[in-house]
Amino acid sequence: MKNTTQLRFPQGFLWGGATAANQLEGGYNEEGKGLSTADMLTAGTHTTSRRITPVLEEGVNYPSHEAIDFFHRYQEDIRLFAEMGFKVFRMSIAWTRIFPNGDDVQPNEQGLQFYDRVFAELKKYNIEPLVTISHYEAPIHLTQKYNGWSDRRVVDFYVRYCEVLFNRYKDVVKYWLTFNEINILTLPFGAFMAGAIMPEGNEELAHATVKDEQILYQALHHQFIASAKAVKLGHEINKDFKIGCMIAYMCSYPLTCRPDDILLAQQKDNLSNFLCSDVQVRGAYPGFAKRYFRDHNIQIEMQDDDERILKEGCVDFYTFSYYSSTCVSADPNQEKVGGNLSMGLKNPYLQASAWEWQIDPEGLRWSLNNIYNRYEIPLMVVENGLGAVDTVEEDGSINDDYRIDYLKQHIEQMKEAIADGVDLIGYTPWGCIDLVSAGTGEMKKRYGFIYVDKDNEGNGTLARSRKKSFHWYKKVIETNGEQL
Ligand code: BGP
Repeated sequence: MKNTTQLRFPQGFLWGGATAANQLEGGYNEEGKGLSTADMLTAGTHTTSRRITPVLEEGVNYPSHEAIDFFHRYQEDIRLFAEMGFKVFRMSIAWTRIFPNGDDVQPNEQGLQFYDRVFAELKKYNIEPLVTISHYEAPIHLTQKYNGWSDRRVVDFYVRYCEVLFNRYKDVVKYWLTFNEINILTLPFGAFMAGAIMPEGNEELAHATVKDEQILYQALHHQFIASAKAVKLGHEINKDFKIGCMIAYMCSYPLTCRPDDILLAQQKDNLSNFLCSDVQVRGAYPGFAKRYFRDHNIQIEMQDDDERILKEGCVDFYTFSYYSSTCVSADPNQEKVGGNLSMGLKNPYLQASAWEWQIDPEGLRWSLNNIYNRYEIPLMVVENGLGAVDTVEEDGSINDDYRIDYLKQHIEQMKEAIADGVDLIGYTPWGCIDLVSAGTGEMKKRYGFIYVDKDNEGNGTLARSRKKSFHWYKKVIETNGEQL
């Protein structure tokens, strides 16, 4: 049947790009900033080869401390975002700039002033900030003293941090996300990266899965409570705030039509994706989560008013990252792909990136429909993109057609999803400017429209230049997605 539907983006669609403080800012010890969990990681070719160091060792820890030096170059970078026509810029605030130890009583005024400057700069170009309050980092002191989110006291520290941010920036920031990819805390590597929980007796990030699911789900519960309290508080401080959840959406297909595979794919969707968003969007644990806890002997310690807190702290919109899809099978002998944090099975119909992330634009349309059918609240794709090695030609140009291709195909599928009836309000591709990889801590895995001259060893001038995709994306925004 011929497709006669007009495919277009709504007026006012929020085009932009996404980043995170620890992968971007540098200035790790400037103006009163404390050390964060992210500062204590080494780089590795894969997430599995990274280590957590007990103290910061110059030259051992990846120079993510320097990152791409947004801390000093934010004006130039924001000018480039404005040149592309960004309507929104997703960034995170480094908790350690505001509360260097996490449990300090008074916030660090210099840290707050840095973000005053960043927001003022964005305002100059009418770029709306979208702020992730906690993106894969927490003060390392909270790990050392409380073992991170495993301790309920961290909820209060986080809420105090939110209160300071909400009050300070209530007139300049409207869109907030409480936790980046909250659903990865219980996955491999997530305990330290997202939960600030130290793996017992082992410094390898690969082993940072705290074996005890009891600890992981309890920590996750603390984040749910923290998020819900932040949502409620944010709305009290400014009723116009839009506060969202952020999920690493893991799109998993059944490998075959065998009923066991179908069921497994649904269970994975439920546990890996919907558990967190059901709590954050609907305000209560779903039945399948309670069953999982029962079957695995996990007892979530709840305080008397926790159910009420969750109910009163439902988010206003749903955001997610989408990079790839994988398959699941009830047959244990199927071939795994290395790729994404989720790890899954190879799909014979898909190509993969150099980091083995399977490329699946239609999976984005499927995911958008799947999520929207469940919640019927506004959605935003706040991460998407292709991590690749870029080559700088002799004349300085970077012809990243592969990136344009990837993004174009995903944008086409977003258009389809909008035509399907999905209320999609914005799109911020990941790493709009090259930055440090969260998975590997390296620089060579690049996502940007803007190239940053810095290599894996930390050499380079840090100069910025426009890739071919920069000009392409500018046109996309200018035509509201008509011209791809
Ligand atoms: C997401 C994280 C980001 C980001 C992205 C790409 O999971 O929220 O911080 O880095 O993945 O991953 P990577 O940097 O490992 O390529």
